Amino acid sequence: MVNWTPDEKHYITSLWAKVNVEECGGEALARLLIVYPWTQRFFSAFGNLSSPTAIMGNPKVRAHGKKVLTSFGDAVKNLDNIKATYAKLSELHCNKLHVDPENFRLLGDILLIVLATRFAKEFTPACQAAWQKLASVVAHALAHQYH
Ligand code: HEG
Repeated sequence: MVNWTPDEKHYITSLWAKVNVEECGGEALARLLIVYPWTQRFFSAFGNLSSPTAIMGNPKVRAHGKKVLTSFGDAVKNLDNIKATYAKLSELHCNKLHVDPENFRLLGDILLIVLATRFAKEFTPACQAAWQKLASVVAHALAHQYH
């Protein structure tokens, strides 16, 4: 089990309270698709992904980014139980969606960039470290059911 210090919990929950899941989630997923274009293969049903502008303005990308970041919020609310929280979702991404777990790490890194940019004042080194740990724990939990 992962141990969180009271400070880490504070940095995670206080920043999360300011996060708009649609804006930040939409931006993070769009940037994933732009920076790592091979990730587009999972979203062939999302319509026009032909340029950065198209991806940034694609409502399906935004809606799915919101869904993903909302789900990321389940980790924030269950910090002491992240593995169990994502057991079902890990199975889905593995057995049904066949998403390479490396992509969870890539999305986590991009999410940190989005948060650091939008919340520059709050994003101190201690806050950064707490969020980096969270992104890593989430990626690990989502990869847990892979075999
Ligand atoms: Mg995944 C569906 C969460 C990363 C590709 N993702 C979903 C769903 C959730 C979710 C909650 C909906 C599940 C359902 O319908 O029951 N995803 C989630 C999290 C993270 C993540 C929390 C990482 C933090 N997902 C991720 C990555 C990719 C991916 C990196 C691919 C690069 N997810 C993916 C696809 C679907 C979902 C292809 C199905 C989309 C659809 O067709 O509706």
